[in-house]
Amino acid sequence: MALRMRMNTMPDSFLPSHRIRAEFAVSMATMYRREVPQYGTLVELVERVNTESLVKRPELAGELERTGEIHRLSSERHGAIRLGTAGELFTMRRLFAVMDMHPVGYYDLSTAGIPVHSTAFRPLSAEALQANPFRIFTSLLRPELVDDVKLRDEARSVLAHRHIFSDRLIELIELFEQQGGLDAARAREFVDEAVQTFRWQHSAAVDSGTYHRFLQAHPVVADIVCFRGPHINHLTPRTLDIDEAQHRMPQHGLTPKAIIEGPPRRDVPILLRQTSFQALNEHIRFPDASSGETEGSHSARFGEIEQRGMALTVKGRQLYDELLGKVRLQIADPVADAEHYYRQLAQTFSAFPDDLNTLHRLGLGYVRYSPGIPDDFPDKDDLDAWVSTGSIELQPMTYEDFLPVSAAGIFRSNLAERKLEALPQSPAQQDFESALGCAVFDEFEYYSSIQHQSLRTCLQTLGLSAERQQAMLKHHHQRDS
Ligand code: OOG
Ligand code: NI
Repeated sequence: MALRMRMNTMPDSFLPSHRIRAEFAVSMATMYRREVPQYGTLVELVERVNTESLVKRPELAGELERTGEIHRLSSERHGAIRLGTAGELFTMRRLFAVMDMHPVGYYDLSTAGIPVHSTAFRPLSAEALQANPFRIFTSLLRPELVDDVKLRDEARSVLAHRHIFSDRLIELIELFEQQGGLDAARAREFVDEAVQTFRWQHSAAVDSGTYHRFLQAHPVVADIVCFRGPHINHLTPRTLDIDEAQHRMPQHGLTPKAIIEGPPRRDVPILLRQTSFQALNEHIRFPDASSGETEGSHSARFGEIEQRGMALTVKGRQLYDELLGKVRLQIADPVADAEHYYRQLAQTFSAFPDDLNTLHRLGLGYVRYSPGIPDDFPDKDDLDAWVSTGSIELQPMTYEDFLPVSAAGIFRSNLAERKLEALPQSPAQQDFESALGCAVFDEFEYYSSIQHQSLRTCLQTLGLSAERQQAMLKHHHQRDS
């Protein structure tokens, strides 16, 4: 009791984590908009397309209203950073924890020829996502995948000498860890210091010759090793119609990448579709022993948009991976002929059911349940009967994570069209987790527990007897596993 009282009184003086996260997200966007004006253009385009979509498709507006997502849509963003060392990843986890953002998922990008592995820091619970869903896709360099041993060692030694976090930021993280929160003034200070970590740096950490050697080895290696900090490389707004937004990009002076990554356009959107505009070529300076400074340029920062659909179960995800794999086998270079690629994609994905009830019945996608028609209850415990009579309604659960093949496509489209050779497949989740200092969360566990909880609440709201609720939950559980 005493403990509970203490815990109840403490948080009053702290700014809730979701507020710190929201301020951080706004502050990052303000910085990025100032530094990359095209990002502002993209956000305006997406806002226009979203408003039009909601007017054109009242059923979509209704669905977003029911799930509450309408309220997070205009502020929903993800960003991406790339880190150089295990120590940086370890501290980054602690930094994001202040904002209740935690590592979900492990993405091995080596198969796509990119010498990094990644996770996404994001809020975990449905409530936290609803309050503010800001996410950061975070990659860690794997120097061991750089062929040239000398260059590999040089990368390690350059990285060993940099400090990407300010002393004050570390103090504030420690304070948060000791107290379990930050008051408003300290939270603001934390946000300012954290945002500084991700700013663009006009001068490189190495001379021009060194930069070019790293660039030659791999553009991502140069981007990570040659700078003093992990600049944010994009911020992504969420669109309700990615085909339309992609189509309109050129009218606004933005050159989109050749194809939209992910599943095809569907009646029930699944997972995640993404597209981006090409990275800018930005002016930078290199320190130079003889002449003081030399001028140069670097490409890293770009813009991206995404459309989020239904989260898939393990079974659904297997089907997705299988179908996408088939398409990629048929078409080695999707970028060469986008129309052909889209046709093939649509045709192959006709094997993926495209109505909500079937997706639910076959256990392919996650849903939220809500009470429907109150007085026409079937006598069977089988959920499908309840769904087909309208006694229980389904809403697709939104996918909150990322897709490795898509991420690789986004990475690649921004590497100055360099052809990359696939690296030997070498997932190293344990190495990643030991750098991180904890295991990554499993996305499927998270979706499945939210689905379960929503069924529980729904059955309670329908006013079913305890026995009936138990029977239906059991029935559902059997099918789910
Ligand atoms: C990250 C690319 C991946 C996404 O949305 O899949 C990504 C990067 O380029 O650092 O952001
Ligand atoms: Ni992204």
